[in-house]
Amino acid sequence: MATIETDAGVDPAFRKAVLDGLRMDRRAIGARWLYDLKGSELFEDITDLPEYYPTRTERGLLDAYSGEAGAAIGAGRAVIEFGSGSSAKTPLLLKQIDPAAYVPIDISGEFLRDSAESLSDEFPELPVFPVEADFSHKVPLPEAVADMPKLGFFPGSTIGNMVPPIAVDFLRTMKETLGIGAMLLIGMDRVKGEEILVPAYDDAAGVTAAFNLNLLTRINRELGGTIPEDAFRHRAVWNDPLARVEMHIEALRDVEFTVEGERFAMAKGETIHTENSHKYGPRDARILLRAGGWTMIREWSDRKDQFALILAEA
Ligand code: AVJ
Repeated sequence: MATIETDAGVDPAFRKAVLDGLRMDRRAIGARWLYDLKGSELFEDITDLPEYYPTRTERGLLDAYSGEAGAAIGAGRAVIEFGSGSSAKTPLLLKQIDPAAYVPIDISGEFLRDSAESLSDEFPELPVFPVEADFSHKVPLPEAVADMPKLGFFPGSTIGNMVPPIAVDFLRTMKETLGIGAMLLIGMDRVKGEEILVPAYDDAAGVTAAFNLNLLTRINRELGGTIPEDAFRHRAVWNDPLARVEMHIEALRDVEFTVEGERFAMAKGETIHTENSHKYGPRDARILLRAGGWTMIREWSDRKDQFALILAEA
């Protein structure tokens, strides 16, 4: 379960991620912990921001090219979506490929049920098998789709959250999960200028800041933390050597607090690193896929080449 809020139900993996992360020299807590219910809602708000180009650009690509993609993919596949969220982009694809089944996988059961329902309304004939799971590990697929050829769908440039070795492991795991003859349709965000990248992760309305700082609220609530939230601010920085945007939570003054009774002190300017969003140029994307066992077949990108939708085969 993604959001258990009672004391008895503290997610031990969350507790470990937070305590281990706060004890490190360079403090860091994995990006998946940003997505409690509130965080998932704030992320949906981010996707509507003027500065946040990825969602609208990818949707534009699906609008314009899912016909072409559908022709290359062919009918009768089970579509397996990793981290389906609200499944907002899925109908654009499903309309074009006459799928045999749809399997949305998401860590948030609540989102999963809502989106599975609205999809069933739109595609009443389509068998939908929602799976509530953390897709970063191998996910056993429902028996009903075992014998169908698969199309993995991984939009949103979520792969950008992973450092490259983890991304490669994940691509391999997806290949195993999807089986022989599998195809993959994946969204990746391109490398581009800082003047576009940084505002996309530090918007004028402060929605991304709220999304990031919500992690402190979650720690205080779920782990009995005493973190003074007003002593921190959101930071987004482009790390050029590592080709990624990083989100950090920065202490505005020297600050002390406890989490689960353990004391922590942070000096002014120190940060907790909360997210990476890796960007890939055209060659970068292909080599990443190759390293993970996939070969690019086709690629679509927008006029400004800000974002790419890539079709690959196992
Ligand atoms: C959901 C990982 C694709 O990295 O762009 C957006 C998350 N974080 N704004 C991204 C995010 C801050 C997003 N992904």
